[in-house]
This record gives sequence, structure tokens and C-alpha cells, in this order.
Amino acid sequence: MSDLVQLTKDDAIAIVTINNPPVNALSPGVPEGISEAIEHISKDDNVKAAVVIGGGRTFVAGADIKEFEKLRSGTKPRGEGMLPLLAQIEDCPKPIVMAIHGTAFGGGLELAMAGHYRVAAPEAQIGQPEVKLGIIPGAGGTQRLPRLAGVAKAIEMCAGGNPVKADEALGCGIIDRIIEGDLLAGAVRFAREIAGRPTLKTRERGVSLGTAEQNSAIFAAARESARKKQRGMMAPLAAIDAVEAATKLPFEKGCREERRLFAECLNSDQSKALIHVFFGEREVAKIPDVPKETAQIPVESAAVVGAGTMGGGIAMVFANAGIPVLLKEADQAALDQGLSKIRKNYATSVERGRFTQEFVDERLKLIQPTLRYDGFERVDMVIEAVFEGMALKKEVFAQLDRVCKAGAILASNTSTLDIDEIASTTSRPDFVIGTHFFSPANVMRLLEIVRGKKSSKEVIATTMQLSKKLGKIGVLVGNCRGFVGNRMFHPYVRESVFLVEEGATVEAVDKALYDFGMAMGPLAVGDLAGLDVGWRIRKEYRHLEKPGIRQAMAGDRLCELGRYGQKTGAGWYKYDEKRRAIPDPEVTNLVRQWAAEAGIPQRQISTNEILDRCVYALVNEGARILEEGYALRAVDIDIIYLNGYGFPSYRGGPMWFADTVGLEKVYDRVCEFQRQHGSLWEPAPLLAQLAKQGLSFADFKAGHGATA
Ligand code: T1G
Repeated sequence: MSDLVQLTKDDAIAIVTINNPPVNALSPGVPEGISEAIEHISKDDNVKAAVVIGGGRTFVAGADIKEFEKLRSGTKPRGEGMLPLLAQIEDCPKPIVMAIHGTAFGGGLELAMAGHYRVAAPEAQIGQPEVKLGIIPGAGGTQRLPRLAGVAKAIEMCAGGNPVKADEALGCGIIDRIIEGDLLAGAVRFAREIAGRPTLKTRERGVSLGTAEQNSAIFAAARESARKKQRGMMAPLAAIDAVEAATKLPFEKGCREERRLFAECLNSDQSKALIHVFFGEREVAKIPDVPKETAQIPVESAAVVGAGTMGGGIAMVFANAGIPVLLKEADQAALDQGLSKIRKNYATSVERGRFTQEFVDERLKLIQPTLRYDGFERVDMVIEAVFEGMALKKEVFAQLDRVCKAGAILASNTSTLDIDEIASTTSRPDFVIGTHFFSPANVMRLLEIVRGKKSSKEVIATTMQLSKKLGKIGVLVGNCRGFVGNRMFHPYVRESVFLVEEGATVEAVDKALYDFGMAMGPLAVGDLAGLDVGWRIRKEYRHLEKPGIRQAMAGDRLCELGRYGQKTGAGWYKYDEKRRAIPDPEVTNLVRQWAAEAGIPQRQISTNEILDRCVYALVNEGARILEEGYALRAVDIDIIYLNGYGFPSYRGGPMWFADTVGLEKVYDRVCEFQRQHGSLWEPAPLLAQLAKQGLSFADFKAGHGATA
């Protein structure tokens, strides 16, 4: 027997244990091992029933994702995959009980559904998450699941990709019993109970499949919802097609249709991008010079300075993770306002069913408002979230240095300022780090962690680990102006404004990027964030601008007219009382007039040009950041853009997208823009170099990283 699968016996009950750490993926050797065990069980007269269980922390978490590239390239024969093994299990004359703990995901759930019975630990999770990888279940999941759980539930799970917990799985018929306490012992007991009973084959169950009349409305609604909620993604629609096949075709033919759709998805750019994202999200946690074993500082209590939008959101993040947090403001009115915003946010979450009232009450108790620094001497970490100005931040840090205990981490939520300068006002720059949250902090998943010159490895390791506990994805970046995300965002927005000044409409620019998959167009984002923010910064830094270089002007001119965006009811768009954007012909007229005064010729601008100008502006700046070492790897930039800037996950992030287009092509286009628009479009040296060598950003391994 393969050493990945063990067969033992407890009297008349055979026990098959799958041991392929860390997640018991179905890597080569695992399906073969299971098959061999089932063959033994079928033939062994002393065995009356069997239990299949995962060793370690989980049942099978799915196919081995690392093997997909081999399937794509044909190095591994595609064949029928796991289907014959699952049929063999189903055909086994002895009842087989699948015992689930941890996660039964993807191929893991498909394996479990081929068993005759399923039992699960109470905390087990069960799901078909394949769509999150841009594929669909490929081993009968879309055919067996509707037979167990009904069509609507199967669609929800296969097209949405989210798992269900054991109690819900029990309720909808996916599992037969929840086992409290020792899972193996309970599963063996269950196996003894059902030994000798007929072996129910999932593939032969038909009652849950419903009728064509019942199903047509379900499918129509599911497709509409997928087109809206998973905009631009092909896999959810393919998953729905596959479930529909289950309702219309006999099982084997349905499986064949599923395999066809699976192969189509697997070969798509979307699945390549999403698998890049899956591994990327795990890779960003790895910091070459801060090994996993680095000692960490326990963070059991925290404090936030500043109860504005960001500070309040950050306090909620800590409270939601169960960490008590002090929330300090300078005066009572601001503190009250901050707290009432927090309460309002929580009330909305309760209304939407995201949290229960009990949960919210508990969280609110964890947030302790204060006007003073009393209590700061006890906390393990402070996040400063005061107004974005160097002088104020320095004042706060000098004060924190005086009041906080030795060993407490002092973090700044700055989005632009020099973290080393902030750290220099303290006697402990090694305990200072940047934690750049994104607005709204309690919702957005990204946390840019800014490494100062002196930030210690313990502080970095702790903050990276903490981001996970806070439900965030932490990405370590270096200390440059705007860090990674905002530094790239600047040229992106600049190009979007240039395009409007050259003759494109506001709506055309936003629509092109929205249709590309961005959560919002760049100009609509400006209106949401407030156009005055950038305007004020530009006014402050005007003296640094190089003469003779074109500056975007239309956004600033709108500010001069009091059009700051949503908050003033008008910006690039007009807004109704529900803050819905309405195209404003006045903006078009104004911009035409300003362009004429500035001598900017007007022309027809294609969607293609809009996309290339905006997206390649991101890519070109990203290439500089990568080369300068402010991001560790290209994938770190991708993860930042996917989680903080609404870049479509199915395009893998800006750097992956550029690799998909081909860097030679991207470089040529950047050179063309340089000829047309001048030095702002100077190609990044790394882009030029990789394009000439026929390499990709993914190939680039910097010798240094997000370094101080
Ligand atoms: N294949 C290969 N490696 C995997 C893996 C998988 N399925 N799942 C996890 N890993 C690696 C991961 O890269 C990491 O490696 C380590 O295991 C621990 O993971 C036929 C087509 C199970 C909930 O999509 O959702 O089945 O970084 O850090 O937080 O129809 O991993 O340590 O080197 O994430 O405890 C469907 C994907 C596949 C499940 C555990 N299955 N995995 O979370 O640990 S497609 C999935 C997860 C399929 C069938 C098809 C999570 C987890 P490293 P981790 P975790």
C-alpha cells in the first residue's frame, strides 16, 4: 500500500487513513492508495464496513493544485481523473463511511460524496471552492451534490464557492450525522450500526433533482446573480451549466459534460490568474530575511490614536478579532462622533445579517473610549491614525514613546509619509512600523505593512502574523512615497484625467476600466475618496514639480469650483440624494473649455487606448517599485492591487496581467506612449530589460526585498 494511505482494522471495520500533509491533497499516490484499500475491503470477507478518514488536521482539501499545470501542458494525461476511483468506491459492496474533519473541499467533497454515508466533526467545513480557482468541480461534484442537497444548494455551493458548516451540511442532506468528541471512534460506531445495510449509491439518487419547471427559475436566477456578483468570471456560469446537465442527462453523460466544462475553464487565462492568486496570497507571508521561526511579541491588547473614519474602523478590526482596544481622541465631541459612526457601522452589519446583536454587544465592550493616554502603558501595540501631517504624527509618536511600555509596537497608519522620519522621534525606532489600512478599514482586506530602516524582525514577524488574526492580508512593502499601492495609483489616475482632457468622456474612461473588471472606474473612485484630498497634496508639493512636465489639471479645476466629489454632491459626476452617479454634461463642457485654453488637441479616443494608458501606467510604475526593491516580488504588487484597489482577481493583478499580455508587447506600447506624450512614459528599466530578454515579472527575483 502507498505510504500516503494506510489500511488498518478495528474488528470488522476497516479504517482507511489518508496521510498527505499539510492538507491531504489528492496528489499522485493518494487516489492509487485509496483504490488499493477499497479493493482489499471489497475482497476481505471479515470486513463488514469501512471508514475513510484524513490524518492530521483535515480530511482531503481537494486536488493538488500544483498538478494543474501538468494537466494543462499535457505532461499528465487528463483522462477521466478521479471518476473511476469514485465509481469504484460507490460500487464497493461494503458500506463506506466518510469521516470528515477540518475541510472537505473540492475533490475532497467529491470523494466524500462517493461514499455511502458521511459523518463529520461539528467544526468541519464542506465545499466546492473550485470557482475561486477559475475552474469547476472535475470529479462529479456538480453531478452528485444536487442529488444529495438539491439543485439550489448545489448551485449555491458550486457557483458561489463558499463552504457550509457541518450543521448546515446535515440540514441539507450532504452528511448523515455530526459526531461530537472523537471522530474516528464515532465513525467506527456509526459503521457498526450500518454494517450490512444496503449500499446507497449517490449517483443513483434522483429525487432531489426536481423537475424542469421547478428548475428553470432557479437556473435563471442563479445566472443573473453570477453575472452580477461574480462579474466577468466564466467559472461560475460553467458550474451552473454543469449542475444543469445533472438535471437533464444521465449521470455518466452529466459527468462527461462536467469534464468538458472543467477542461475549458482549466485552460483559461482566468484560472491561471486565480491559481497565481491562491499561491500568491500564501507567498506574501514569506519574508526571506524574516524566517518563520522569528520570535513574536504577543499582542493581547491594543490602542488606537484618532477616532476618525480610519481610527474607528481600525478599532473595530481589533475588537472583531477579540482584542481589547483603547480608542483615544483629543476632544469629547470628536470621540462621540467616532463612537457613533462605529455603532452605526455595526448596526448596518446586524441589519444585513453579517453579525448578531450579541456579537456586536461583545465587540463594543472591547472598545474603550478615552481622552487621555491613561492605560497606554499596558497595551502591546498602538496604531496611530491621526490626520495625515508629519508634524502632528511626530508629536503623537514622541508622546507614545513616553507613555508606552518598553516592547510595545508603535505603528502608524500613514498612507504616504516617511515612516523613518516618524520613527526618529522615538527612542525605539526598531519598534516602529507602518500599518497602512484601507478604507473602510473594517471591510477592506489589504494591510500594507511598511518596513522602516530600523524595524526589527520581531516587529515585522508579529505584524505580519497579526494581520492574519485581524482577517487581513498583510503585504510587506518598503518605505517610499505612497508605498506600493498609492505610488502606482498616482500615474493610473493621472492618465485617466489626461484622457478626459484629450477628449474622452468621464463615463467612457470609467466604463472601459469597469468593463475590464475594476470594481470602479478611476474617476468614480476619485469622487468617492474626495477630489480635494489629492488637490491639497498637490498644492503642498507644487514646488517639487519639474517644469515642462504636463500635470493633470481638470480634477483640481473641479475642486476650485467646489466639486469635491460625492460629499459635495458633485465631482466628475453629479450625485442624487442616494449618492447615485449621474453623468454631468457640464463637466464635459468645462473640460473642453479648459483643454482649449491649455491648447490640448481633442480627438476620438478608443477603449483600447483608455485601457492601455491606465493599466500600463500601473505596470510601468510597478516595474520601478519592483526593481527598486520596495516590493519583494511581482506577486506582492498583485496581491496589493487585488485586495486594496479593486483590480479583478481573474486577471491576477497588474503585473501578472502584463505577463499574460507579454512584456515585449507592453514595452512597445509604453515606448509608443513615450513618443506621443513625453518623459512621463519613460519605460521602467526593468520592463525594458525583461522585455528584451523575453522574460516575465514572475521570473524576476530581486536580490533584495521590501528592504529598509
Ligand atoms: N493543493 C496543493 N497545495 C495546497 C492545497 C491544494 N489543494 N491546499 C493548500 N495547499 C498548500 C498551501 O499552498 C500551503 O502551502 C499549505 O498547503 C497550507 O495551506 C478534482 C478540481 C485547505 C482551507 O481549493 O482553501 O479539488 O504555503 O496556508 O489556512 O474537482 O489551503 O505552506 O507551502 O492555506 O489552514 C479545491 C484550497 C482544489 C482548497 C487550509 N480545493 N486550499 O487553509 O492553510 S480543486 C481548494 C484551501 C479540486 C476537483 C478539483 C486552504 C485550506 P505552503 P494554507 P490553511
